[in-house]
Amino acid sequence: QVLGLATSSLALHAPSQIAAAIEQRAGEAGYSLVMAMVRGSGPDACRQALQELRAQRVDGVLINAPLGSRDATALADAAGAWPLLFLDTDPAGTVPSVLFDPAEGARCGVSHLLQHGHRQIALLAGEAHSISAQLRLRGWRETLAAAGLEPVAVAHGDWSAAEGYRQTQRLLTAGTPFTAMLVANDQMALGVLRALHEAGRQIPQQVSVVGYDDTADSAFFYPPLTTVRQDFRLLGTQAVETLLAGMEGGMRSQVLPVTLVTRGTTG
Ligand code: IPT
Repeated sequence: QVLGLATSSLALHAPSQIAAAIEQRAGEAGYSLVMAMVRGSGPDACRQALQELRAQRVDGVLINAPLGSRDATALADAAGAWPLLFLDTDPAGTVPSVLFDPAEGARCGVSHLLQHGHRQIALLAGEAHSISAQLRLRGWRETLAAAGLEPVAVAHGDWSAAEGYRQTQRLLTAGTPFTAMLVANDQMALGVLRALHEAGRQIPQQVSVVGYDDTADSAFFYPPLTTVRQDFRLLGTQAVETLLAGMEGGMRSQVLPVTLVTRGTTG
């Protein structure tokens, strides 16, 4: 039997590590995996990928591409009895999903910085259209607001290191004082670190940086990155098992925990 994965660009570290984990768990369960790339964003791009998987007669599909609740529901309705499991949507929605808790992830990054006494915090969010980027940003803002704070700056990037670098240069050029940055993923944080180094800002003595993902390389950044860990192995396992159970009837949504990994970029 065959499972399908419709995925965001595998040029990004998180989706490629998620795909590897899914492929491994599917293999252990005796299934092969067929992948279709979601090119661009939004429900139409996803629909196209689903059509490609349909043509290959996959028995069930995992969708790791950002979809808001309404778009996810429309896709699930159109799929009928074909089992779909969503990996990048709003946990408050009604479609079957396996997701890391975005509110919890945002909260633990902010709390860590507050514990170290930071008050001037800049935010670098992910792609504006991404539901996960929106939910992380909302979680940051809410946790800051609960402490009586507002971010000193808010920018969006496309999840890439290049964009983390550029957005940090803009922030530095603007002259806004900040002592810490919350970054929506580790790839952008890599570019952030370089821009700060080049500007002569010491990390973490002058600026602390918290990433998000804990991809395989993040412990090897300089300094090693403090980040919110999403256990992609766990996601792969839970996603495949949930989908297989759903193919027998009855899919149970799950919210997976995240943890803060403290390394050298915060203090
Ligand atoms: C999410 C990653 O955290 C982020 O780094 C980026 O790669 C994004 O995916 C791409 O869509 S993880 C996803 C399961 C919410």
